[in-house]
Amino acid sequence: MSARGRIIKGIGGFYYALGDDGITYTLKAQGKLRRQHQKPLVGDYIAFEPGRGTEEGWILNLLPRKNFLVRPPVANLDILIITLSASFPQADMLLCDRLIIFSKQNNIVPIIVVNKVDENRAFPLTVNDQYSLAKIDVYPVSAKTREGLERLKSALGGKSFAFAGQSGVGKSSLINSLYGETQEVGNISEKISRGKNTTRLCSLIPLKGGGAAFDTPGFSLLDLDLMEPELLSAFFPEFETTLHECRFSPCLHDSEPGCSVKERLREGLIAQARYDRYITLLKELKERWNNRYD
Ligand SMILES: Nc1nc2c(ncn2[C@@H]2O[C@H](COP(=O)(O)OP(=O)(O)OP(=O)(O)O)[C@@H](O)[C@H]2O)c(=O)[nH]1
Ligand SMILES: [Mg+2]
Ligand SMILES: [Zn+2]
Repeated sequence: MSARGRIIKGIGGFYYALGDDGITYTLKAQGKLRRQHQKPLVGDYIAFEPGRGTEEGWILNLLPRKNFLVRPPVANLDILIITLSASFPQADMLLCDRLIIFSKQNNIVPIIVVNKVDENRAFPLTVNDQYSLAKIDVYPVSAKTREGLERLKSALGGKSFAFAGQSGVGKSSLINSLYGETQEVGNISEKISRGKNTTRLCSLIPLKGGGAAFDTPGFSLLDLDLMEPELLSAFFPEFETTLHECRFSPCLHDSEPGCSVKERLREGLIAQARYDRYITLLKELKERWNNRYD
């Protein structure tokens, strides 16, 4: 008889799934899945057959995915929490914009959390000024003093989410402050040592009320997918409304005359810092695009 569940961890060919009955099962992938090159991912919803007694059971099918990522290898992620620090380390805003683009490409909603506001109250206001026009929600919080955590928690209710951002911004501290002390989380991080390398695994932490936190490394080393440079502006929502009004089509909104994006910039409807980073990413893409056959 088949059951339904969600994969929360995978180690060495074994998968751990939380069944709809609340029980954790140890499973292996059926040969059929391997033959079809369907590799189960952490976050996959599955149909499975529980094992008898102490035997492991079998994953029969992967249910349709909303999305899946290759690096980190996870499926069905709703929200990416781009985490910045208001103090140290200094926020990498270009990484923030790369992560926003990556989210949008993968049908994930990006939100920005500015942590450590106990050490700097001005910075979240700057961030909000840059992103309110881009319609990206900004959450000023402190994992230390717990301020702002309730608002963030209610935005995450029932969703599957992951924290991304530089080392030291407070991702683990936030998971702990949000869910740790109330015993809503299990193991925050799993480490497996293989000789000199320490590999951190992806896992999914199921939360009360149906949501789940992905605990995964690997969101911070990010190159944009190669795309035609003229497609970049579609990932900057505050540019979009007037795109067709530029004199040239396509317009890269760089130094073309009669550019409506430059006009909106002058009118203060686009943040200068966001525009500057757009130009930085545009240059990078142009170079990679021109060298794409090398
Ligand atoms: N003042 C202050 N310090 C914080 C806050 N949140 C975290 N920290 C400190 O920042 C440091 C880094 O926090 P972590 O939670 O380990 O950061 P991380 O993002 O998980 O880092 P990696 O695991 O290396 O990617 C720790 O010393 C924390 O105590 C906060 O809200 N305020
Ligand atoms: Mg951490
Ligand atoms: Zn233009």
